[in-house]
Amino acid sequence: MAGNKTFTMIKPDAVKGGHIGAILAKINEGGFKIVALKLTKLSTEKAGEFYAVHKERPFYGELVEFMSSGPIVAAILEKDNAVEDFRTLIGATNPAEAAPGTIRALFATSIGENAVHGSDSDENAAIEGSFHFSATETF
Ligand code: 3AN
Repeated sequence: MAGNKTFTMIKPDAVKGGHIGAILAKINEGGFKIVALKLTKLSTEKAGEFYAVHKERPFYGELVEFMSSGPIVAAILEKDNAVEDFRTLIGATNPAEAAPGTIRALFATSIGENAVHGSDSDENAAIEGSFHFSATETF
């Protein structure tokens, strides 16, 4: 059975662009409940750790540099079928291929600076959520 939690980050490009409020509104309109939320900044070390699964990919260095370049918003979201439904709401990794109306179609500028992160499995949602939030910060 699909889990009911996912993890997201509003990435530095979208925070810099002033889109925090608009993206949180899309998240709420999409039927997701925010159960943890913070504005924070990743060190290069923390960003490297978060994206360790992509270590061998050619864009890893660029991704770590970008994700630690400015503040991000981290959040845990709750909804039935959360992981899959949230990936539908954000759209394809490459904003040029993202369906109209999706968060990436609206706010992302490129495949690297693509406005939001969404967990790709229930297992990763749990790992990523606890990477950013303690039990007392999750409701
Ligand atoms: P998604 O975020 O849609 O799950 P992944 O897991 O393939 O996509 O990639 C993780 C992150 O790595 C993306 N959100 C994006 O910021 C970055 N990324 C993916 N592909 C590229 C690429 N070809 N060039 C630069 N950055 C990329």
